[in-house]
Amino acid sequence: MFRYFISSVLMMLTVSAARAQQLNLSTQAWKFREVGSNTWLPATVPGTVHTDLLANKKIPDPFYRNNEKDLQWIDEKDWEYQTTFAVGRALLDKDRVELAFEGLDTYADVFLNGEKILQADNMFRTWKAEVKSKLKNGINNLSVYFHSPINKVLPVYDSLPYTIPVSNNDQAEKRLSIFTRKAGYHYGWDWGPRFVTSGIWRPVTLTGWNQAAINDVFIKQRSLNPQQALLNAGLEVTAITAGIKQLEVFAEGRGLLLKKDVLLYKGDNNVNADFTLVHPELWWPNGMGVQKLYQFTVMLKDTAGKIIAQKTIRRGLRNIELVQESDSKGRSFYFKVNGQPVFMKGANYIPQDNFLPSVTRTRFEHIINSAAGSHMNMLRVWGGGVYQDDMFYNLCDEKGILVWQDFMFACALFPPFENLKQNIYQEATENVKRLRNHPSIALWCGNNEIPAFFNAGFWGQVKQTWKTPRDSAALFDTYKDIFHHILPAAVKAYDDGKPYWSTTPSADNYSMEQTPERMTGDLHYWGVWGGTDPIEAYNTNVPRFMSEYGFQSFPEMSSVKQFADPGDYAANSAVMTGHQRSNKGNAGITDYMKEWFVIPKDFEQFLYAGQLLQAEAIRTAMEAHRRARPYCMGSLFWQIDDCWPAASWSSIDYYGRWKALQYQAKRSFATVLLSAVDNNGNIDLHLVSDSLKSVKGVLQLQLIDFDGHLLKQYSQTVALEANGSKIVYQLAKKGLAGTYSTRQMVLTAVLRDGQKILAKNQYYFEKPKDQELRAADIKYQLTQKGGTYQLVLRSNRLARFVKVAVGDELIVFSDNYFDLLPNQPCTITFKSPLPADKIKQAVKISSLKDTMPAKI
Ligand code: BMA
Repeated sequence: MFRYFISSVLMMLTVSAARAQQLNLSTQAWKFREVGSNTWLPATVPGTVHTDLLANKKIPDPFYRNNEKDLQWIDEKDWEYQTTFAVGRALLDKDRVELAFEGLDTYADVFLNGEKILQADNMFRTWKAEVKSKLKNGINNLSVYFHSPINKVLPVYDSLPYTIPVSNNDQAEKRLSIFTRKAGYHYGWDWGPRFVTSGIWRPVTLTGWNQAAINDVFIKQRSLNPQQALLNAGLEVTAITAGIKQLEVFAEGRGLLLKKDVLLYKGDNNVNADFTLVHPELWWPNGMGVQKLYQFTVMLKDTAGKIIAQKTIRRGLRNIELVQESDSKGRSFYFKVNGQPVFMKGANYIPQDNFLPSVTRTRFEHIINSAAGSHMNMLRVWGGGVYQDDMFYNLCDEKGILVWQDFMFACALFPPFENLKQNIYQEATENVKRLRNHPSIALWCGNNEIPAFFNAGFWGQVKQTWKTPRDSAALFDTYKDIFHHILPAAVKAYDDGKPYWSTTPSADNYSMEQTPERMTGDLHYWGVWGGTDPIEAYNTNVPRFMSEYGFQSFPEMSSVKQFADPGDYAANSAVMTGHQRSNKGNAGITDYMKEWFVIPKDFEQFLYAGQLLQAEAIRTAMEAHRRARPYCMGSLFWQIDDCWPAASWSSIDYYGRWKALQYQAKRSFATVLLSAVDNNGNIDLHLVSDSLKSVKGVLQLQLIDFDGHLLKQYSQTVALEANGSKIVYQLAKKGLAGTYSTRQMVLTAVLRDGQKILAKNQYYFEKPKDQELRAADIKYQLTQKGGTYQLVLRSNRLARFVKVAVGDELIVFSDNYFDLLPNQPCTITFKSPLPADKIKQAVKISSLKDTMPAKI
């Protein structure tokens, strides 16, 4: 025991003597000021100018009411950040000392003790400088000068003889976003405000090391099967002197897997070595198995066996392919993971805040846990935001959420500047390298909707604004350079064979044409909401992979209260329309609402009905896509989250409240789904399963009226193979109702395996506005166990879209906005730190009937 203790202490000492020394400069005291002003104010790093001004009470809350309008001056100023930090001999005596900014937003000059050491111009890159000779023993001064991202590029815009097409998401008159490698949505989007930020938006560190540093480790998968994983450790190493070193690779729980002598040259080296991990445990997407993650530690030792550098990374082992094979209907577009076809269920993800450093781990967790808890297995990181924080991908790895990763380009063409292309190549390689070890990364995609945009008439229009064909060719060629050459080259060079898709949506890789194709590739279908197609059109517009479709709603009343005043509580008030950025606006909601619901006059009820409408629309689509497997193999709705409190297509609002849609997604994305649809006078009941095992059970169909009287019933044993979809029951509609009114009838379907309910769903014959709902008497019982509450609800009649609320508390319930069938108890659970008596006082149960005029 004692000997063990001594040897582990010795081990720790060796490691720490060898370990690089790091100073976290983000946690130092920082200050900032507007350039030209004499007043320095305390600042937070990582952070932004806007959030620092807010913390110092120099500006009001940017998201509150229409404050956004008065805060546009901030991006036209230059800002300066400064800190001092102490450095001692221990660091100064290292062979090298490197200063690293993981993110500078965006045009920044960095000065160390008055000397300029860096000039940054891309918020997506890491900026590093060797600073050993510039550091002083004692107090050092670090300052960052941010140029206004607007004024910096205005002269470039003005000097161009033509205007480059940029979508009107960029809310300024002069659309400057494309001149700067910065998140597109900062300039405004159809769900977000315009706040063109500046700041040190990711951590800053100072690292000293001796002899050699491992700058990057890639554990590449050469081949993988249940017997063994053939892996390759790829290291980027900087060495002070040439010499033989020993490379060792360990895997947590597996011990030493590789030991090999390597020759390092003085300067930068690429070191590669193959090794094997026997009987690897595989990483699976959510719902298909475990998310095994291996921690690999890579070490370089000197000839005496002393560690001189080490790095640990985590990765899961899994095979992934994008299968595009010709078939009788066109060409497939689906992902195979570990040899199994996977139907991708999920949503598009936008940055969770306009002020990126405000997104804490808890906020990332909330979205990713919500996705995983709703049976999702894919999120698309959309191209108008940012390559997300490591934290985001770590959580996706842990929860089995695959990531469709766009490069950061959306809805615009880009200037034909050579230095911009070089900057983009650098950005692409850095981000591919940063993210390639994550098993969650499934695909790299060049851009969001650029060809789709210019083929939708936009192109023709803007062509006329360019003075010469040469200019237009230059822009077109720049598109091809970036998306057909630069980005795929970075993926090919630095990742391990993950697919690259040049643009979404696209019928064909590397195609510039965007035809409304349904037979190949992926599709963004916006005929519903964007166009005038009825919601039912989702049933027929089914592509091979639906990477976008969406429907708007407002956040619920509890959230509206957080950004608006009572005087604003009307959909068309100045404040609510200020938080509605879609050009269709509220008319998009009301036009569809009148087809499905009686439009409530009361604002709070209007918000509620709007959420139901969104959930019904997206339910139609989610279920249609899943019924169509294996023809269709993906359903990612637009969008899971918000960057500020607003009307948008989101299923979870800015504050984290689940909208009715998120609960519906949880139901519609369940592994086993029963889904009924009208088909030429029949009701077709489909059984869909994403399970890797076959499904078997007893299906029971009941036709009941809204008071619970049983009119007809059918029962039969059904079976479905793994990963399948088929019609398990067909009912002719004609004559089914007999003399009963379809306005008061519902068909319920339940699939049971013994006592266990495998799936259930309802089919209504009429839209909610045409249903004769009567006031229901909903009773409930609340019980508590630990921090978990259980609510058992029961109703004498059908209550549609029952909403449970506990005051304005932010609570995620196990289910909400659900139909309560007559005399069938329904149990929901939730967690809350509030005591039971407080919960009891604040519980509010309502249903659709409460919003409808009292006809009956
Ligand atoms: C899509 C996206 C976004 C947009 C959304 C809603 O096509 O790619 O650009 O915000 O539609 O209009």
